[in-house]
Amino acid sequence: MKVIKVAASVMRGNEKIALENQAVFRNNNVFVVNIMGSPGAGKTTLLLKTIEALKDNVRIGVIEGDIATSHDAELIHAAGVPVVQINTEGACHLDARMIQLALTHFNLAEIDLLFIENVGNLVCPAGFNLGESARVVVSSVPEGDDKPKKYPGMFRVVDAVLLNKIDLSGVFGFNINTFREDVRQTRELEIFEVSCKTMDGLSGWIDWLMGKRSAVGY
Ligand SMILES: Nc1nc2c(ncn2[C@@H]2O[C@H](COP(=O)(O)OP(=O)(O)OP(=O)(O)O)[C@@H](O)[C@H]2O)c(=O)[nH]1
Ligand SMILES: [Mg+2]
Repeated sequence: MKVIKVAASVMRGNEKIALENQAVFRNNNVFVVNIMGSPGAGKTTLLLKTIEALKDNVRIGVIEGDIATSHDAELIHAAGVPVVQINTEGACHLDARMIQLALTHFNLAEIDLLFIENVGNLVCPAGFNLGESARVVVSSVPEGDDKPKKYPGMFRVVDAVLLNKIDLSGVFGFNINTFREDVRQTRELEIFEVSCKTMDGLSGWIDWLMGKRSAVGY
């Protein structure tokens, strides 16, 4: 497990490096998923459950993005997959250059599926292309059902929404219909209602993920 510390670069130039990353991923047949969402939404927990479900059949790698610490990377490392932790030194998102640097620590020939856990933030990560194949947002019940309405930028750039912690719907009085309607106002998106605690709904997410990967021919 490696930890690299790298400050954010200017946005200009990001798109160029994102295209370079995309070419590297294509050349190595690596399907890359950028997982975004608020702090604590359950991104790492979802990753751990997804790794558990897939790791016997798919070679997985993970890039962890956090402002500080290697806490999430240690959890992923313990799950037995290669992981690189990026510490952004204060920046609220990952950018394409950070991913390019992290890639030098992987043997991409030995990875089929690379997950990038972005910095916990519902705004900034949406603005930075990393060269990924798919983007998802993990939203969670305790955050409230108004998040798609209040943070439309994130819901505009993703390919699917995972609504996590549905085991807590009753406690928080979460209105799933309101949430679904507001997502739909932004874009017609697949929404998976999941609980990483009870495992409800996770098979739908995993089927969707594998379907997307097959669709690009990997
Ligand atoms: N009840 C419940 N708790 C969950 C669920 N998924 C995750 N959690 C808990 O939510 C907390 C935050 O989960 P993480 O996976 O660390 O969240 P994260 O999005 O990776 O957080 P950051 O990396 O800090 O942005 C942990 O205490 C998890 O155990 C769920 O489906 N239900
Ligand atoms: Mg995390």
